[in-house]
Amino acid sequence: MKKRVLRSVSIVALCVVILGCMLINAGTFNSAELSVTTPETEENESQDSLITVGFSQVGSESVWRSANSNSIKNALSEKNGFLLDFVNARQKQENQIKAVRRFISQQVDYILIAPITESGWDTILQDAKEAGIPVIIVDRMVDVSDDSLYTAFVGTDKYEEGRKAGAWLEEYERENFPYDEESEEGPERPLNIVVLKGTEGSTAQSGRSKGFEDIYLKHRNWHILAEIDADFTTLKGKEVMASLLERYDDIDVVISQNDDMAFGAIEALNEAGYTTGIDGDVAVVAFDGTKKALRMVRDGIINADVECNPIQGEMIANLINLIENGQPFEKINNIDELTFTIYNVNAHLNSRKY
Ligand code: GZL
Repeated sequence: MKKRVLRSVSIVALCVVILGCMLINAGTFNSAELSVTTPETEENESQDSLITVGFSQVGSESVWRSANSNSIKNALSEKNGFLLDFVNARQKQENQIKAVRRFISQQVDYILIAPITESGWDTILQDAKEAGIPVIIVDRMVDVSDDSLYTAFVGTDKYEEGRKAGAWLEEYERENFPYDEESEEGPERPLNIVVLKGTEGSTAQSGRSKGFEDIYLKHRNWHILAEIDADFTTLKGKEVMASLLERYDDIDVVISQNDDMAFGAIEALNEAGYTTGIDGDVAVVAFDGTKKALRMVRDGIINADVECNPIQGEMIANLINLIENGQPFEKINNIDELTFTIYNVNAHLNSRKY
């Protein structure tokens, strides 16, 4: 705020100097000479009234990420009073830190960071704090020694998303492998699980893993055969699933920590002769809730999809306006989410924004 005031004062001072020079030159002046605003200064003044925001985005690795970027670009638009400097870090933290350093030197009004991974942020956030620039963490969280290093967080609760996947699997087991005292295999049939993890060290990976694990540990007949990083992409999801199918022929469930990896995993399973989903050989649980995945839920190819809502732009814009106006705001702002299955997907599919 104060930086924009200083900029406006300097523009006015410049106009006064120009006017003074004109007066001295002309001796007399008419109203036309008084109007020192030109299209350029009008443009500058209107630009100066905008809230400048530097945003370092993870990358463009998934459908979810593209929807998240579009939502933020649409909300932080000039017509909404913002001047957004959007930088795609292409999955590299060093690119994020470089971008944030530039934002600081340019003295933007706010810095947004969607951190690729949780660690390694203390120093650059300390620099932003010393520069007096509020930092809003978006989507994934940072792991810092002092949470005053960021002003607020807007995103989703990944731990809760992981627990939702575990809760769905408990329901699935009850429906498909009922507890049977008389069963030859013993009362609880083993449930063999593989986990395709997202980017190692990201909140989306660590939160979903921990949330699922806290349910998993309650079931001694559930066995995680392997948990492998497939970096949230379809290509890696297919590669990792194909390698797992070379090692295991008794996989019952795939937990894929985003839709894009699930798409690849399903391709690999089908190419190896396995069906997926309802009445399939292998049950598939995914995360994000993209339109493409929800169509596969509707078609019985994916059993359950835990929503992770990327449409965060409006919440971020509202938060910045609260801060600008000196109004109270929440430090942690999570967006509500659902779990989609064949039972509820049709009610939501047509209204999906991504
Ligand atoms: C989740 C987000 C994850 C998505 C992936 O909040 O960080 O990153 O689940 C995306 O699709 O790549």
